[in-house]
Amino acid sequence: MQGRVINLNGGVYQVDLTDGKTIFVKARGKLRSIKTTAVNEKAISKKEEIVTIKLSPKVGDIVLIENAMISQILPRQNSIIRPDIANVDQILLVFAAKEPDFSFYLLDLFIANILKQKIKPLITITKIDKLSLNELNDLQKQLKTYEKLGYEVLYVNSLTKEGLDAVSKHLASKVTVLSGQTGAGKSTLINALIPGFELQTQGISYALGRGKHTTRQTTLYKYAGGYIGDTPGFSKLDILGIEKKELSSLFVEFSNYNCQFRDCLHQKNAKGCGIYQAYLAEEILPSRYESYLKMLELISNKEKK
Ligand SMILES: Nc1nc2c(ncn2[C@@H]2O[C@H](COP(=O)(O)OP(=O)(O)O)[C@@H](O)[C@H]2O)c(=O)[nH]1
Ligand SMILES: [Mg+2]
Ligand SMILES: [Zn+2]
Repeated sequence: MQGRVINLNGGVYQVDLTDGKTIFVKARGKLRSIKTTAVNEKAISKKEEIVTIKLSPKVGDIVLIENAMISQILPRQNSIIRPDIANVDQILLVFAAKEPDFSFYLLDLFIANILKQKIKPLITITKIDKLSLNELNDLQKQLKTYEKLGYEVLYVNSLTKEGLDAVSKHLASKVTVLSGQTGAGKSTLINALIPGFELQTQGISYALGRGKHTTRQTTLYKYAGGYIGDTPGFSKLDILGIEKKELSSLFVEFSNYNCQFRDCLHQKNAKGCGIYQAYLAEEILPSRYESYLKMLELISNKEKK
């Protein structure tokens, strides 16, 4: 039997079988070891190399079941760390138009973290009902830049389901995980997409006097021939293993400009730096360049620790 791990709780895996049933099982002690590229902690170089590791199943894994246990993990198409999940097709980045206030820096930070994991983000702006028409037009204009970079932007009001059809189309037959700040409207969006579904949202938990509710672990929910997962997302201090030198490669438009220096970090006043020049000429969106500098600083502060 074959299935997909959709949740993991204290060593017990919830697996959706191909025949439609859901079972709760443990994993066999001796799962196959595999060769993969990873940082070899034992080596002095601490470089990525081919190492043999013992795999344990994680959410998203396609697994084989024998004698009511997971006996094998099928090769992963990919595997991301935040959230810790395998075989992800896309990440739906959820940002509120307002409440919390829209932040271009956070958007850029989240996009870079997603690209670092080799996934392309799809952006959804929720709570469009909280903006006036003029404000919404302005935001849409500013986000045009992101569409030009190749990141599609969708606009929804989850309360009235306005704009939900477009989201739904993108999710069909895919494994999608939601990511975004707490309060952005991720759980509400899932509830709006799946009829009869009632994930706990912030409004409800406030009403119960329990304070802020955050989604602690990933669960995949069946949706339109694929799966959708609610996750806690990153925090504004997360910078998933991104090194200073590679940061500019995660700002895709920077590659359109030549910087003649090998070790340039493209900071302000760097003489002869094509990227800084492009910023001065406003060919690169100024807020993108500012985000880049802010992330460089964040990485520097992490390195000092
Ligand atoms: N007006 C409006 N409120 C929304 C919308 N989406 C979510 N909310 C509200 O925003 C709050 C946070 O939503 P929640 O789904 O819990 O956010 P999460 O932390 O990202 O899962 C709740 O009170 C929701 O009712 C929307 O499209 N419009
Ligand atoms: Mg939530
Ligand atoms: Zn440069």
